[in-house]
Amino acid sequence: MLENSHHHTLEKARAILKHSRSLFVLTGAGISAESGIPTFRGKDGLWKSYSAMDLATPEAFQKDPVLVWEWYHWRQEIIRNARPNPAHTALVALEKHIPSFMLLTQNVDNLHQRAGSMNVLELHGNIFRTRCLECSGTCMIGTEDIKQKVPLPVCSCGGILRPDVVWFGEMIPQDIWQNALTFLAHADTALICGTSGIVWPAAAIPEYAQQHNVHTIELNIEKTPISSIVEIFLEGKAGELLPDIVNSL
Ligand code: BJW
Ligand code: ZN
Repeated sequence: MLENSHHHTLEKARAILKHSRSLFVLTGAGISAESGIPTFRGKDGLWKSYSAMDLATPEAFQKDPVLVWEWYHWRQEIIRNARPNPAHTALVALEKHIPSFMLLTQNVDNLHQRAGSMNVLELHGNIFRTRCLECSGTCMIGTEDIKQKVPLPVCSCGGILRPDVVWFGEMIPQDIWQNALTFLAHADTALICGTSGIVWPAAAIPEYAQQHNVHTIELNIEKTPISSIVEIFLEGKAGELLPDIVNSL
């Protein structure tokens, strides 16, 4: 019975995607979990061992920038050694298959781009980019302009560099957010994948989609606060379900 209803839900998702000419995808940490990158919440999540308020707020960086940089360097290292997984690859195939496609990610890990996704918008920045507290200049790590000085990386202008990510209490990039909403309002379908759906404003995406008569499909290993709003909830691992769905389109 359970198997049957799961199969039925999967078929419904397939049918919707098959008829979609315009697809909006929102991803969260769950899509990179199978690449070995820790998620934030949940049993093995980062927030179980580290305090969000001590590490992911502007106040935390002001108080102890060295501590915050240590944490980010550690995560950069994990991400550098990770590879895109079948979920990332399936989204690349989906982008090629569907005429109009946009991927909004909350992830800072660059894995969608490394997998080959083209139309990616980063809502929370990129862990491999720095921003200067003085001149606001941004720079990808590994390029010449920044000296990775220990203990703190410094800009060529002398200002302290911070990771170019969005911390709690900070504004998300408005141009990216507006672009995403404009696309979403005219999309056929929104696929929401591997996010706990509790961090704003990304958490508002499913409701916004429904207000604009956009089909909503959620994929997660467990139910989230948005599962009750979406049209279809697919329970399972992104790295298993997504390739399965995409291959059958
Ligand atoms: C799988 C899987 C597999 C596992 N397959 N699935 C009170 C009420 C409402 C809002 C607020 C409030 N107080 C404060 C706020 C605003 C705040 C907020 O939302 N807080 C909530 C926690 C309540 N938001 C903000 O501050 C945002 N800015 C903003 O709102 O600006 C306006 C404003 C300004 C000033 C004051 C107030 C408002 C900014 C949010 C920035 C979030 N930043 C982080 C860190 C980024 C940098 C970094 O990476 O270091 O972004 S926090 C962290 O959470 C990270 C993530 O992108 C984000 C979302 O997490 P995500 O992706 O959902 O991951 P998880 O771990 O939570 O979930 C993983 C999911 O995957 C789970 O569901 C698993 O089940 C699933 N999964 N394996 C499929 N294999
Ligand atoms: Zn500078």
